[in-house]
Amino acid sequence: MRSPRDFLKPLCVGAPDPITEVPFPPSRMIHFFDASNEKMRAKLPDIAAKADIVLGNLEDAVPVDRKVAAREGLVTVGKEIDLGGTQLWTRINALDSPWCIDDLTTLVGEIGDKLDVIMVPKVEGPWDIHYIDRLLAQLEAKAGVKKPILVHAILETAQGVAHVDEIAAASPRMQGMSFGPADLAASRRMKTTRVGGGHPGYLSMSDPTLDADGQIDASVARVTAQQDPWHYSIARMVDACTTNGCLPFYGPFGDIKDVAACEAQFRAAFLLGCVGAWSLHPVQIDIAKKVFSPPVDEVLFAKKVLEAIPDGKGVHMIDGKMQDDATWKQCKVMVDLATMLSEKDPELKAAYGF
Ligand code: 1VU
Ligand code: MG
Repeated sequence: MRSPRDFLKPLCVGAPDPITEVPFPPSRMIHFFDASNEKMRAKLPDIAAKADIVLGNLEDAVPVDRKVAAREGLVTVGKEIDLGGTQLWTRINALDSPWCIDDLTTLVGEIGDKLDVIMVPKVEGPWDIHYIDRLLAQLEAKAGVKKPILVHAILETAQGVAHVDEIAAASPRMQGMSFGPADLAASRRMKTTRVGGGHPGYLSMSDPTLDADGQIDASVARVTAQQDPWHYSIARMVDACTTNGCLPFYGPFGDIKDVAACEAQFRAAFLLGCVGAWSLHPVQIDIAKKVFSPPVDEVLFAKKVLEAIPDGKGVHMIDGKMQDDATWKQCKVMVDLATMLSEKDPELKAAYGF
């Protein structure tokens, strides 16, 4: 463990100073695109106009024979495409892959001043972040990058979940984490082929009805309710991130056509504390925007509470509901998020009445 006094010193002479606070601009969706695909690159200005973050994916889903093209395509994006205020991220190949080192050296060397965040897949423990942290400092110093590039870990292995708190605390570069249900399911030997969402087999069942002889009456239907297989790990990730001042995100939802289930998964993550989710297809951008912008009625109510209790103290009744110091803070979370999003989104600003 490094001394707290050293934590905010650069890890290489000439590298930019680490940040003390993680920036939190609108981050409702991290939109994945394949930078090796010229057609997708051409659409990027339109996508960027709708998305909060666009991410050039170099890892899974990019075929081996297109790894170099994806990396080079992302360099072209960084150098030639104006994304307005939309953040540019990348997901590099895994640390144990033969492409990772070239991903980092090329991207930091060529577009290090354009990249906001590097997403690192399959992070297993703080040692993975320490490796990236030092290497990025060296590369930033060499390239003369002025602003530190932040690091985002994907929580997608059993080891990663076991070390989630240490990962979140590993470096001042830690911007946040995404929950990766596909790799995580495989790592844990969970028996599902789905990418996120529920499963009809993962449920709880009401007790049986007994007949006069005390035997189970199989003719009486029993109520079942599907449970959320991801609840525990997402909640752990949210706690680890918020404890360490970084931002938790839900990751991918693979059934692109099932927009209702995607919305339900995103909303469960939003309610637990995630700030955004991945969009794999343009249709998921709008779902994320809807879900991760707080509901208008909740914001209006929260504003009412803050206005009615300017000092946030004591006990009050508002619209039949008890309000005190703690509920005031809940309302503040809602209003702060709505205020931040309103700065980018005039429609939301009008709806929230700012
Ligand atoms: O109408 P056009 O042909 O001009 O355009 C298509 C398509 O190219 C475009 N589109 C996209 N544009 C920008 N960004 C995207 N992510 C994106 N996806 C599609 O939209 C138009 C309509 O497309 P479609 O409905 O016909 O869909 P496709 O069959 O073309 O594509 C579906 C997939 C899922 C293959 C595509 O959306 C995609 O590649 N998404 C990203 C996948 C990805 O990054 N996976 C890795 C992260 S998930 C993970 O690691 C663990 C599970
Ligand atoms: Mg993965």
